[in-house]
Amino acid sequence: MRATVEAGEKRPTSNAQLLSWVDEMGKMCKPDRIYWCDGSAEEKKRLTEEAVASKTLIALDHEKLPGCYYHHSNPSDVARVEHITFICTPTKEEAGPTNNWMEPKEAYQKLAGIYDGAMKGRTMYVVPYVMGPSRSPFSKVGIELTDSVYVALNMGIMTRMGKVALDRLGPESKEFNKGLHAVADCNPDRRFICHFPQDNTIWSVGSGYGGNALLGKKCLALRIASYLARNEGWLAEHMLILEAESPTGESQYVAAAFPSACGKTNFAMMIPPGEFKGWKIRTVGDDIAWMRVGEDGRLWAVNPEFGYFGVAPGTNRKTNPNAMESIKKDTLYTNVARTKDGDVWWEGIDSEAPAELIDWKGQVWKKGSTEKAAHPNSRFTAPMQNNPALSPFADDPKGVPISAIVFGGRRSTTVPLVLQSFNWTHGVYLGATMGSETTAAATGAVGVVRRDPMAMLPFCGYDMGTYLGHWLSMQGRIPNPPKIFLVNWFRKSQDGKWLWPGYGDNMRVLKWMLDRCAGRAGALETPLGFTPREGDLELRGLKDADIAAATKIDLKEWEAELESQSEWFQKLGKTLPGALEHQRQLLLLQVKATLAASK
Ligand code: GTP
Ligand code: SPV
Ligand code: MN
Repeated sequence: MRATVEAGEKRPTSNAQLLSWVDEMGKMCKPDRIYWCDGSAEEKKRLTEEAVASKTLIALDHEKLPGCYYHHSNPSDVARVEHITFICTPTKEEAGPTNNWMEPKEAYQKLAGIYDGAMKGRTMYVVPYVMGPSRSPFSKVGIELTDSVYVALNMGIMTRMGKVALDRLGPESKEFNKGLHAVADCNPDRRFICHFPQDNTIWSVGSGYGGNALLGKKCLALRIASYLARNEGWLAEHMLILEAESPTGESQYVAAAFPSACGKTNFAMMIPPGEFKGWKIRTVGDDIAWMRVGEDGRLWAVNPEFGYFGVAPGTNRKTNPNAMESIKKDTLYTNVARTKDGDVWWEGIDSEAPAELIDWKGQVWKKGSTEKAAHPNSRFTAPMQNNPALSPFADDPKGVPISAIVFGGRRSTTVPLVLQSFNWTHGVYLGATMGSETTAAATGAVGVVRRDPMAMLPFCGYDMGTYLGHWLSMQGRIPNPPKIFLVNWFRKSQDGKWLWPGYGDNMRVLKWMLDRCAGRAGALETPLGFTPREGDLELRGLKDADIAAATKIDLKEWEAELESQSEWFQKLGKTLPGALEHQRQLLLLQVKATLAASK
């Protein structure tokens, strides 16, 4: 220990539980220095300067991009790692058939071996944070210990970080999530993301990237929170939350679950086409929703986050102007491409690639190269206050009342543009059987269809069948439940073109869903649910869409789809609620009967 105490080395809390845990973790990781983050602007400036000095961050052109910095991650560490993410419950059954499981004692021992001395020569940052509005009774306090200044700075954008969290915790409370994170030597062979729901603990080692390392996000706000939510009777979901204000000034709120890199940020920030004069879409959240039943019997949603960790490729002035505006200042860019003079570029940004770039690996990239200049999972971290379309309710302790829940995957075939469920159970079934093509947000093959129930396959902190049972049981707790829909922006023609233009034009589908909630729009009743007829959708001004093909329900395709869901349900095993298999069989019967009748 050094004789002088620098800023942040003082222990700004008297919470004995917290202090002894930090001491214990410090003894194991053996950092040179332990630094307590206070979340101040002065601290952010100082840590940023240190990160630039150590080449963790590169300053961008501050004329063009004030307060913006760049980070190259280790090339072997660019996405979430689902195959080495574990739920460490006392029994394997509690983690269920869709999660990797490790016995808690074994996991602690194995990771302790990697953490031992891993922070020698480094600083251990103590990052106190609140998930949820700081005054909300539903918010949760977490403490992340990390050896990465990049992680500490990201947590400063993504959460309410610093003194605010210690104040909320107070001197006595033991109720905080214990998160230990070390990039250590960033060795993929010694990389593990372990969750201990019973201990409210997360141990993550070997990765400095996104959902592996920013422990408040997927680890706490989804995996640990989903476990708590089930015990406490609420929902922690991988959902955006948006506010839709109509020209008459009436607001409705929607929560939508799309898998990673399937359009949540875009939908939450959407700008409606010109034909929707007077409509305003505002963002409450873009990735996670915590939802509870309010005193009025409706379902109320809160965004636990404070910033956006968004996909860069495909983001431009046309597809997502609000995101482009949000990332103009005080933003961290990770693994996009950059120019020598400190600007950023990625595939699908507005401008053509310049003749030369520095690619996401730090190599010179020449225009025309077959390699991507930005990594497909390159990201921006931006404060939500930067968003011109931020909802005034984004920081509301109560949240917003949800009228519609939307599930949506990335499906080239079969799934129509939009489908409304008959009722809650059918809606839960649509979510439970949702399929989606995999994306670059996780390591592994891209474009493979997998079942991703409620977009929670990688994020559910307990047994999936039990989770689906919890969803069904919520019906009894919500006297005035939202309507449930399934959407697909990603259907393609035989020659591989999008059938639906997506982005702002998704307003056309949103409006139909909102009108259905208010009992104002017509629909066709099909054996699979309600769909809009062409006249039910506002299509004025729409270009480049094959509406008939996008909304079509091909019962032959659905017969195969429903049959293939049987395998998925078998995988979920004996905790799968009987009502869902019953629903599947009923739909299959109806589809077969309709097909037979039309012969
Ligand atoms: P995560 O942050 O990983 O959870 O992703 P997300 O669900 O927020 O996805 P995001 O909105 O960042 O979109 C991911 C990719 O899909 C981007 O490249 C978008 O440009 C693209 N995308 C989003 N919405 C649409 C759409 O309506 N149609 C099409 N074709 N692409 C879209
Ligand atoms: C996702 O993969 O769903 C994300 C990005 O939102 S990460 O934070 O890396 O999980
Ligand atoms: Mn996400």
